Formats: sequence, C-alpha cells, structure tokens
Amino acid sequence: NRLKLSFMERARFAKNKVAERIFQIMATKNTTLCVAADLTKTTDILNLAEEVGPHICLFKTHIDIVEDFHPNFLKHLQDIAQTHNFILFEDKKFADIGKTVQLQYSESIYKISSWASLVTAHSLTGKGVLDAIRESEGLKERGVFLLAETSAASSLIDGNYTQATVKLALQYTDLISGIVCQSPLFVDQPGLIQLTPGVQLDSIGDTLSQQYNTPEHVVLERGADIAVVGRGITKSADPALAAQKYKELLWNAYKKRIV
Ligand code: 6AU
Repeated sequence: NRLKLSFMERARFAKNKVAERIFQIMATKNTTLCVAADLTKTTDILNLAEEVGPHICLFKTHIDIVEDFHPNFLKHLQDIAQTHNFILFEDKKFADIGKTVQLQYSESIYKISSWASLVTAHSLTGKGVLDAIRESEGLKERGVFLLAETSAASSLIDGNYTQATVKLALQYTDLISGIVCQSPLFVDQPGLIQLTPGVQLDSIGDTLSQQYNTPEHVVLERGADIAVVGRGITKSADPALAAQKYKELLWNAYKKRIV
C-alpha cells in the first residue's frame, strides 16, 4: 500500500526516471508542494520561482498564458530550478491526436519538450498521446501526469473513464510519473505519484467551478502525494511564507499517514 510507504522506499519502485527523481527530491527537501505559477508576466514567474523555490518539489506552468514570452525566460527558469532543486512541469493537458500532440510538445515558440521534464495529458484520445510524447525529440528524461479526475465541480469524467485512465497509465509505466486525481485510485502502485490540485486553506472554491480542500484532507483522506497550490500562494501577500506554511502542513500530514 503506497499510502503507508515513505517516499524514499517508493523511489525504488518507480519505473519512470522523473518519478524516481521526484521521490528523491521530496525525501531530501521534505516537501510535497507543487506551486501552480499561473501568472502572465515573465518577471513575476521568475520572482515567484526564486521565492518559493526552497519549499517546492515541482513548479507548474501554463506557458501559453505568458504575455511577454521569450526563450531567455526559460533559461532563467531552468537556472532557478537547478539552484533550488525542483522540477519544471508544463501543465499542457495534451488532448489531441498523437501527431498534433507531437507538434504541440516539440515545436512552436515554446518547445516544451526541450525544458519541461514533466507535462500533463488527458487520456481522452487514448494511447496515441502517450506514444507521441514518448517518441518526440527533447529531454531524455521525461514524465507524464495523466488526468483521471478533476477538481472541477460537475466534471463530465465518470468512474469508467477514471478506471480506464488508470489502466492506460499502467501500460506506460516507463513514461508515466503519476496520475492527477482527487482520490486514492492506485494504492497498489507505490512507484506512481498521486498529484492532487484544488488545495487552499482560506477558500472552498472560486466562481468558475474550482473546488478546494485543505492540505491535511487531501493527504490523509484522499491519498495525495503531491498537492498543487496556485492562488493560495500566488495571491498571498508573502508567497514565500505561504509556501513554507503549505509545505509544512502537507509534510506533517504525510508523516502522520505513513506511521
Ligand atoms: O490553486 P488554484 O486553483 O489557483 O490553481 C490550480 C491549478 C491550476 C489548474 O490548471 C490546475 O491546478 N488543475 C489541474 C492540474 C492538472 O494541475 C487539474 C485539476 O483537476 N484542477 C486544477 O485546478 O493551474
């Protein structure tokens, strides 16, 4: 049961290289926090990365919301990631046929495959998406988080879709780092990581169907390994302090879970 094992113990079960690295980072930095850097200006994103860097394992971007994108920006972001030992994660949510996904992953001004060790993908169009990511040019070590459930209220995803997504993930364990979901779907797979968004302390949701749970709740009741926190940190007056607080709450919940 993965919920009872430490990240150090789980590292050796990981078949995906990036997942193995994530386990090691979590275990050495004592953090399971992924910050969602949903900001539109490059300087704001870089400042956030510097501020929260010591407290996170993953830095999640939506590169296509950036207004003043420039390839130099990625160089700076990579330097910060290296300094603070966190992984760059582009939340692209690929959902097209394989050939189109391949172009979206490796081409355009963003060249995602050249800098993002991690990306998200929907399972909607099936295995072609994963074949496309696996076969593209880019970083040698890459990982995918597959979306099996969402944090959105009234999502169209049902139990069958969720189960079929987990099944697909298990056929691509060399490529899949983990699954994005809201419940403990794969407790018998210690090598896979559960990533759970929709985490905030001061709010239960927004006006656009986002739903929030607390750090303790997602770790202890819903099986989250890594929690994604966006506005809970980015809208805070002191993002570094907020990140530290989320990190500690998440880590304490994890310690409580594995005893
Ligand atoms: O904490 P928030 O609400 O400010 O930001 C949540 C972040 C956003 C969403 O794109 C993302 O988490 N997200 C995701 C993924 C894959 O990360 C899945 C999901 O079900 N819900 C969700 O909010 O960047």
